[in-house]
Amino acid sequence: MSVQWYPGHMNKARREIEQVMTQVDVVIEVLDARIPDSSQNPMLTTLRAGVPVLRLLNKKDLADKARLALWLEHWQGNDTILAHPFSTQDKADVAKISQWVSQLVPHRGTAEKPIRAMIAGIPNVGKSSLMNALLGRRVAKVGDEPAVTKAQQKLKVTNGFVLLDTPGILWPKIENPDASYRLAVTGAVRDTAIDYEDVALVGLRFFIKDYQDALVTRYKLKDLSSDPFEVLKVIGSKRGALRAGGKIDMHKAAEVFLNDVRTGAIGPYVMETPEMIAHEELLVEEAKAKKEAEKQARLAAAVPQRQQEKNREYRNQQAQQQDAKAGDKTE
Ligand SMILES: Nc1nc2c(ncn2[C@@H]2O[C@H](COP(=O)(O)OP(=O)(O)OP(=O)(O)O)[C@@H](O)[C@H]2O)c(=O)[nH]1
Ligand SMILES: [Mg+2]
Repeated sequence: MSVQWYPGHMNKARREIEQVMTQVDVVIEVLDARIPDSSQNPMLTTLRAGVPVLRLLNKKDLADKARLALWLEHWQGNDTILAHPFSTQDKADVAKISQWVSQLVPHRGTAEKPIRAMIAGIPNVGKSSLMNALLGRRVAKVGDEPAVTKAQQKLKVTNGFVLLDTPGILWPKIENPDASYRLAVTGAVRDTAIDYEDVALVGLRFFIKDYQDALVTRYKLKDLSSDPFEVLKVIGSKRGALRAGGKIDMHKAAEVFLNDVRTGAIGPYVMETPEMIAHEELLVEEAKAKKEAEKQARLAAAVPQRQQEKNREYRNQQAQQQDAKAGDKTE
């Protein structure tokens, strides 16, 4: 993927957030409700240290409520985390934020000592939309505009609640290859180097496994193949994604499908459960351990080889010296 967490970016974001963290009482972490884990950045957990966090599972209008409930349950019992399904488009949700932050920071909330909050999250999760909704006016551009860090100012939401004017932009973690595909499927990270068709096939594999009904209904399928490639072909043919000669244009078919998935036309879904993430994390750890073991084995194998070469060189030198001596004697 082209979504790279270059050390330069990482250090800059880390420094910025570290600095800001000393001035805030609460972090409002905006997540994409369809990928509650992959839309997080673990660095935030480290940087916020004990600062409480309000996790907004945004775009709840696109998400499967039953699966969201699994995540709420999963995070329950942690004093510094409060999570709620959320939509920046739902006025009742927006109105509840000051109450939620007060719950996390009960010792502040007066005009003299307002609750100071920072919005943070990965690109395209709805940080700007949230800021505008909270302030009731347009202070941030919605869309895919790059982050511009200006001098930090505070914006008043209510008398006891202020917001830093620039959200903290984080990148998703890309250690787990499955997670990067899910980020691409949902459109949380749009600029990807992954092939469009590949992303669609990963998305289809997931819907075939977990949300067959959504596929059958959306594309009026008579029966559902278990092969994502076959399903993509059917979608292409049904939606007129054809090339000259009547051949199916798979790229166009992928666009049709991914557009339906990203806009929610396919119906509500959540791509991750806590159980599934725990399993994937285990696999990532195993893969890392295997790589490390292979590296060590290569090193171990390389040392005797180098030693053997040295020994050979030494023997040659010795032989040459003896030859030279023998030559001296015969003369
Ligand atoms: N369906 C749905 N879409 C939303 C919601 N909130 C925001 N969006 C859309 O998500 C997209 C990204 O929103 P932004 O507010 O620009 O996201 P951002 O986090 O500021 O993005 P960057 O500035 O790129 O980091 C826009 O198309 C919004 O209209 C929501 O609750 N539901
Ligand atoms: Mg923004």
